[in-house]
Amino acid sequence: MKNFTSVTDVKNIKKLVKLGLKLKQNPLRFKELGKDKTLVLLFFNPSLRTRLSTQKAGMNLGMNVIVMNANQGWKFEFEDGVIMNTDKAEHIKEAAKVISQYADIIGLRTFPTLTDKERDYQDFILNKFIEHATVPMVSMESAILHPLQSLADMITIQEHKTKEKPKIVLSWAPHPKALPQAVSNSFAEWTLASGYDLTITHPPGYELSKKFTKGATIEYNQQKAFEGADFIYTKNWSSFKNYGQKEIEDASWMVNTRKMSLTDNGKFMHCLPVRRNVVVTGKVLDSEASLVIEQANNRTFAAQAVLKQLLK
Ligand code: SN0
Repeated sequence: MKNFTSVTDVKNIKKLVKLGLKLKQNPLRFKELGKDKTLVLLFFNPSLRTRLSTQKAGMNLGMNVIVMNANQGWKFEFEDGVIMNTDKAEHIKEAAKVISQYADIIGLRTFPTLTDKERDYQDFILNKFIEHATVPMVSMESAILHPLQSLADMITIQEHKTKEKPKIVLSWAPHPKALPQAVSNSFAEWTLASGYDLTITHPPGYELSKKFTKGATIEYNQQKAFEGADFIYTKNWSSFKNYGQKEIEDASWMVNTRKMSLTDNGKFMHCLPVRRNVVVTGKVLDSEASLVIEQANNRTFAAQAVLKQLLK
């Protein structure tokens, strides 16, 4: 593995999930591996879980970790051949190479514009970094994917599934803001690549990019989708078609105990942060069926598995 940006960078998903579970049993087992190596984590956007769990993962492997809010340094110019007489002081060509002098691995978080579909779906900023960095890069959520979250989700599903091929439902939820499609795209591509049975349910107009959902069943009737499900993964996303926009906001899409009772004793999942009583009722979140805290816990071991592979 050269970089970690998508499930397509992973040779063997099952093995990586297993490694995550092994590290969870004994997080300090490879404490010598990262000794005197430096992990630099750059954040263009807010983060709680990703920031803390990736830092912890590096520390568990014995690495030195430097965390930087990338928006507090010089403003970066990403375009080639421009005259740099605006407010952007530093070109990505120098910046990525300079950061590579101090880092053995670089992690990057960057949200989409939600206005420029083409630029977002090229994963422009992440790929500019990859182009110019000279060390491995880890996506800590890019414009279109969130692979560390998805790997943690696959670890969580592995721990809780009772069937070889569980029925997994990705259910769109209402939200006061227009949010990225990254978590949902990523969850779909990892679930399908893991060979699970995936149903995606959402109101018309919220179809995700086919690039990530090929092989999934699309069901516009949420209740029908929930029937017999083993896992309900809820997430809001803005429209892909009418890019970055909110279509009809239908509060009736919130997950509640009545809907959960349609499942086959299904577990509830969400990447967090979650808006209580908008996306899902507090009752479901506080119930035995909820895996959200375990998902967050597994973020450390997902990041650790990835860093371990990149350190090799
Ligand atoms: C981000 C997203 O991609 O949807 C990060 C999820 C890991 N979520 C949000 O921005 C939620 C913000 C809010 O106001 O609820």
